[in-house]
Amino acid sequence: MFLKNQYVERDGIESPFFAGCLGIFGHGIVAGVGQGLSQNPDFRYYMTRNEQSSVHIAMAYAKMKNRLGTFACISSIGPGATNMVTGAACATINRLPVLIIPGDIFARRNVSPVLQQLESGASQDISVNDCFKPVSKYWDRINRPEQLIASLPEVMRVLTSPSETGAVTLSLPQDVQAEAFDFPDALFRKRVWKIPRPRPDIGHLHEAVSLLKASARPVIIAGGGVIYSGATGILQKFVEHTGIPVTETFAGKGSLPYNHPLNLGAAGVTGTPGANEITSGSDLVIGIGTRYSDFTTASKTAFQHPDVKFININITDFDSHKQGALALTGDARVCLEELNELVKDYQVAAEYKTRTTYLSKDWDEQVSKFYKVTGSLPVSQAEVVGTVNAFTGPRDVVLCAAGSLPGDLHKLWRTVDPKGFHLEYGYSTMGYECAAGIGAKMACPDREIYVMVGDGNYLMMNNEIVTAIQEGIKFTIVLLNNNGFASIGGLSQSIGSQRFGTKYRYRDKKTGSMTDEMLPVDFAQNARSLGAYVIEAYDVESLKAALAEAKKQTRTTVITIETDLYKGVPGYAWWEVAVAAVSDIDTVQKAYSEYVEKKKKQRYFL
Ligand SMILES: Cc1ncc(C[n+]2csc(CCOP(=O)(O)OP(=O)(O)O)c2C)c(N)n1
Ligand SMILES: [Mg+2]
Repeated sequence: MFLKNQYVERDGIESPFFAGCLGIFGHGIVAGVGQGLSQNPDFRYYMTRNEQSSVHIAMAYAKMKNRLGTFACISSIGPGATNMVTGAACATINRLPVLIIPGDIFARRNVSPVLQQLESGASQDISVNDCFKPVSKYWDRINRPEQLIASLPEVMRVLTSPSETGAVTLSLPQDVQAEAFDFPDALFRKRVWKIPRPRPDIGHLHEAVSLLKASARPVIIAGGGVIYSGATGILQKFVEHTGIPVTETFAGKGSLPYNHPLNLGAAGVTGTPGANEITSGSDLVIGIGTRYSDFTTASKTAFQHPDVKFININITDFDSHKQGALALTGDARVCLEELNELVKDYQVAAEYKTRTTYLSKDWDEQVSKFYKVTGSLPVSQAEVVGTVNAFTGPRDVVLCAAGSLPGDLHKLWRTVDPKGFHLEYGYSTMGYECAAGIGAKMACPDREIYVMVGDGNYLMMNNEIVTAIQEGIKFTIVLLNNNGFASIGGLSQSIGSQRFGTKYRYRDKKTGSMTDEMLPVDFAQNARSLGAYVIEAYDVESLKAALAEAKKQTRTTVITIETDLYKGVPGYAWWEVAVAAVSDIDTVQKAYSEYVEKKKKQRYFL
């Protein structure tokens, strides 16, 4: 009742905040919350197959809605609850709102220990739900019904706050859920949460103008905040008149169309050569809506100008102060609008702009080369990415989370629309993809969603295909099978560990080691058994035909294709993964000395 009356409003547009409830019932939630949901069919309940993927569905929905909507995710007590901990961490790290409602053990205690109760000899005020504390932006346990009167407004404040948002956990003990209380009517009235667009400090803004005017080689890092705030239009205006080049993080990709001459594309570890060259020599980095993860900063090696300074535009004070920056704490759109007005007479040198446009165009030519079909089998991952990219329309969405695909997509995907590139690369959770396809499609029914997933990710969590079939939600999954982990395998090789433990192979019973014989996993049969429409492709031509056929389908479709484990796209920047200082393996010793060299480029920004 309370949840369905919560609305948000931004820029005069009002919408309900919750799209319904996702979950799996158990004894810890079926009587109390379950009863409430069954009595309110207009607050729709969706049964999922794993509580973690409920959270992924909610996150993907929230991401596509620019954080202006989400779901409540419910679970029973115990394992159902802890299944959501990974999802909660994922939501919080990605700064996406999700309401987590796990059932909890009896508050009354007289029947403890109850089924699935974690007992502690040190405190009776502990349950497994305490695991949500570090991964939640707000956490509460309701031991008496009237505590909800104080708690629910806090829940909504945090969920709808652009700076505070993330997972919010409200633990509901089994017995308390079923109790009666005479709540004030006002608690259930329609409430509209107004999403503010805070302006930056005027003094800081003028300081930013002075820094910019003194800069010869500024560069912008566009993060997810640009898209969430709807700042892509003003960003384009701002760079077109100043000539400042733009690089994009995973969450920020799509801030400018890929073919804008000032868009250098992907930033950081999985960045383009152009983005890395310009960022490395930049004397002023303007981070907009970015968290500066190690993938963006190339583990603090991306910025090599001796006097580099930072200006950060960010709604979250915590982020705007990163890298020792001049903090413009505020909404990206209004900050850029105000900055734009104050730098009307500023432009970068023509030579700098020429270099940017050259690098931008040059990278696009490189992309065409990676996309070029060679005819050799199995196909390369880049050929698959290129084929899917060429097939999709400008408003279609590519969705991915972990493996070697995120890096390739970051570098290669030609994004046109700000919502066309959906990467969960804050937590890089294997298994996000198939579930997230549901959330993305629910948020944007008028867009085609293309989930691209590796075999490892698919095997970790493919069960929400059943939920997609149940709900009649259609999206397309392109499953790239390279029989193991190209990503972690490649990483293992680069740190000298020779791809140990990264291939799906049989064990040799005699030697105890892994053989070269591949496991007989039939992905097509697997997907078919869950109810998906399945098409098996093996080369680029059959993939094209499969994509055309998939588009015509009304139910979720899985296209399987085998890809080459070893044919990857090169990297153009360094990522710190600590290499063992002592090892008997000579390849590790060699990797360690290279590692020590690379670390010398790391810098502090104070
Ligand atoms: C839950 C989880 N466990 C482990 C990892 C570490 N990890 C990142 S990518 C990856 C392998 C992914 O395999 P696959 O989907 O086949 O993609 P590929 O590397 O072959 O491109 C692993 C194990 C992770 N990101 N998430
Ligand atoms: Mg794989």
